[in-house]
Amino acid sequence: MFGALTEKFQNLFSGLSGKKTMSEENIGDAVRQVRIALLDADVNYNVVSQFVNRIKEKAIGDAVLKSVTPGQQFIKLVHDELIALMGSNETPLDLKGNVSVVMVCGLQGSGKTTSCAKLAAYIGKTEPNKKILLAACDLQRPAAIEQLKKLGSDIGVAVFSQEEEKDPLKVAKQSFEKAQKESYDVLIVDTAGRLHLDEELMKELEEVKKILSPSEILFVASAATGQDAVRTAAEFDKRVQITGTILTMLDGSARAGAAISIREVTQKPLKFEGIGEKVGDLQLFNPRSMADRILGMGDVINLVKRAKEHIDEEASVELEKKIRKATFTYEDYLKQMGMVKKMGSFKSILKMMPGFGALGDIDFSDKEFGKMEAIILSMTPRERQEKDELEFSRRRRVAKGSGVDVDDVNRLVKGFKRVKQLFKNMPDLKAKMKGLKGL
Ligand SMILES: Nc1nc2c(ncn2[C@@H]2O[C@H](COP(=O)(O)OP(=O)(O)O)[C@@H](O)[C@H]2O)c(=O)[nH]1
Ligand SMILES: [Mg+2]
Repeated sequence: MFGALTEKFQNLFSGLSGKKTMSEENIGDAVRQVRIALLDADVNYNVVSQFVNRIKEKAIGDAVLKSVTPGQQFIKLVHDELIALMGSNETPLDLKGNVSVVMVCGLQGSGKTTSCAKLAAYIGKTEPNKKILLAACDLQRPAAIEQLKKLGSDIGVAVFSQEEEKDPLKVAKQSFEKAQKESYDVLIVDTAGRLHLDEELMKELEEVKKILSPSEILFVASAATGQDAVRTAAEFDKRVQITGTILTMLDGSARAGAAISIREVTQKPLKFEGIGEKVGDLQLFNPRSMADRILGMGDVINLVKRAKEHIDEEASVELEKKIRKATFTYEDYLKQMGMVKKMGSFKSILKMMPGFGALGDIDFSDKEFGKMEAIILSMTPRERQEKDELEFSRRRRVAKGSGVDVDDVNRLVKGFKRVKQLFKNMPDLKAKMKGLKGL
């Protein structure tokens, strides 16, 4: 997600981490590098300036200069300030009132409709007693109603829509009446967007707000839109007073710096992050976890959360032992990949792992996974344990046996070796992270 930014921080930090002494001068230099990294990542200019000033003041103040591990302290300072910049804590949804209304707004294509369904699924999971109604109030795009109905039926949540109605305010009103009459607890309202900010859209949203008195007005910002997202967020906030932001498309390769700036500019919390197209790909925004990801420390917080939901605990303890002893075999690889696959969108998981880059291009579609399984099952037990090296004639035999191309086998062997190597390095990374967190 933050590829280039993370790399810059990693370079800077590896230069600093062992430093026994730091002077005002090289603090100034480190601060300059932080500044360049953030600006390159598209973080808002004013946000960067303030951020960098805070770091500099504190570093020279005493946190860094007078400490016994100045390099480490500087890294910790950046880490802490980054967390503070993004709001420090998770901010849960505020669902108050008999029918709590969550109004979802933003520009077209930012991920509003998808986020409405994701929110419904999220509330369904975290507060299973709540009865949820989705309302299709985007009448700009005819397909938007269909899209929401489809998503709603996928997750078993009712959707209120009026195909013939042209006035979104009427639909909003009727949906609220239905929610009251049929004692729904939560009403999630999808609203219209435009390609650009415009007066008509803002007026419409102000009116919808008046009718519904939402307890949450969530602005949806796509991380892919750069600085525009910040300006748009500020404008929406001015007009309808948003209560928070949902960042979407964080699974893309966007320079997501702009997204980070939204909290500072609006002073409203970043509440959720969308990390994929599926309805399950939404999680509470956790500033600490985001700071970890930005600085390349891996997203341990979310990795553990997800793992708890999906992973067989005993099997992972067993696996961890094997990894430590470096007796990781092709069969273990298959097991491991099977578990990771179960955990959900693989790409989003990868980003949580420290040092994930090495795995970046492994394909995790069902088809590829089936191939992987067939290949490994076509190996002899000695091959699976790497007691017999898979040289070319063996690869050809395995390919034939499993009905795939030799290229597929080559790819698998390469993937396996990389994962094994990654795991070998893992304890190191863990120690590194612990060291930082313990400061
Ligand atoms: N990769 C990814 N795609 C997303 C995410 N959120 C939404 N999308 C996709 O982005 C496109 C636009 O989303 P949609 O909800 O229709 O946007 P809207 O116009 O604001 O309602 C759709 O194809 C979604 O599947 C996300 O977090 N990650
Ligand atoms: Mg939509």
